[in-house]
Amino acid sequence: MKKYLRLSGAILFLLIVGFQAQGQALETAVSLDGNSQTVDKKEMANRVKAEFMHAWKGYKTYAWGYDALQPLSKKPHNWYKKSLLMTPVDAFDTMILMDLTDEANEAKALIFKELDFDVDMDVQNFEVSIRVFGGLLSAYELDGDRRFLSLAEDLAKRLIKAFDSPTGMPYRYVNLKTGATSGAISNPAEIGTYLVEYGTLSKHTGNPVYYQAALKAMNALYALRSPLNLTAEGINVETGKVTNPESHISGCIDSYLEYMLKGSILFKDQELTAMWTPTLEAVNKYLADQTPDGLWYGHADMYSGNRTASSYGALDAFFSGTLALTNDLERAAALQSSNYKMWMLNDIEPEVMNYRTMKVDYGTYALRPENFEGAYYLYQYTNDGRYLEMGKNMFNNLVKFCRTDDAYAALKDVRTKEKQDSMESFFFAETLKYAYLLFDDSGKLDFHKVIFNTEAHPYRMD
Ligand code: DMJ
Repeated sequence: MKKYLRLSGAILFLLIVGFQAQGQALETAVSLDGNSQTVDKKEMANRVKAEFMHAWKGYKTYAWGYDALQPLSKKPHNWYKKSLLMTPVDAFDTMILMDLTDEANEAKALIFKELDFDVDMDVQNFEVSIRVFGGLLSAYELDGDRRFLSLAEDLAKRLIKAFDSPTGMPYRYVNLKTGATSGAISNPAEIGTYLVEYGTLSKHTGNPVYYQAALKAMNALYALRSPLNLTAEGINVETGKVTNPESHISGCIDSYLEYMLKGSILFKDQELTAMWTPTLEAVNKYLADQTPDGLWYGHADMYSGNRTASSYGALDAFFSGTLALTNDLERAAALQSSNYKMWMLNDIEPEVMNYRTMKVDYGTYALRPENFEGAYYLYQYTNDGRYLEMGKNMFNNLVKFCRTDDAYAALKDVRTKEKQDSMESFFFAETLKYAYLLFDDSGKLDFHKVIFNTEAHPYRMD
């Protein structure tokens, strides 16, 4: 452990010697546990692609046309009464990036044949937006077929009705057919994670209303920050009142922070930059927590700044990538070391742990992507082979503990490794995409020319 700490704490890593062997790009790196190790990027990219195919085959065999596969019972699963093709839409751009042309074509044909949003059902605005609307937009950008854009706009015209509240902050649920809304008690992630998709739609359609609606919601939410510039976990979108004053970077707030920064970069929006600067300062001042085990981000009361919980988990791991994107590579590297440590404590990361006791609070692993995302971002900015090794070791454990005969399964508890009957679409959209892109040398996607939505769907910056 001490050896690990010495290594992970060092800002200057010892090496990256890139060389060519047998036509493959190899990078050698000093292993995270002190032994020399070589990561063969091409081999790793191929392994990730093969595992994508394994899971995709399971979906195709047992759940084709449904939202998702339940991997243990091998039963299909829909979120609502009619499928929104969550898995094929979410997975489509990953297949394009992996050059899985036949699979992408099959998914595309299914989408154009089956996807129909004119259905009388209440859907969760946030989830449908980041997965389905977000996936259709990147499908359009990568594939060029305008039918993807038409579907995206049709969906957005239905979802945007959720923003029809007294404050402009969206309700949690909206009926796709009637536009009826519900769920006034919400949270920043479900209020402020729309700018990247709505702005991209405005760009492609020339219609500014989408960006304006998302920005209005973001502004209304930002206005509710505390005098310390901290964000509340609970918000009533009708009254604009804070319902829960706990502040953190965890689920319920995470992607609001992410979209403030990403919106400012993607749309060169100075208004958003002016919001992001004090927000990040407050997050680093009141939520960051340095312990003997590394840098973490905990929870605090938004008014006093006092610590309320020393919780950190799989979802929080996104923040190393956000720190890298905002050019704070020092904190980003430190946090990614913590992320990796969290992963390795039980071979797979838990949903939530206490970073003071280093004990698991909530042991599920939902096949989440954020730790791979962090390693990918850090590698793009530093070219440091340490991140390849993190990715390789995490991926090896993912295969070892989550693979089933037919697909991949979440874990009920990372301590027992007991599996759970769930394989979320973000496993295809994010986890396997970030793992693949970490090792991919094809140049098919230029990291520095895109912004990923929170579901890992890339949008061009030009
Ligand atoms: C995804 O749906 C998105 O990344 C979201 O922002 C957070 N949760 C999952 C992945 O863990």
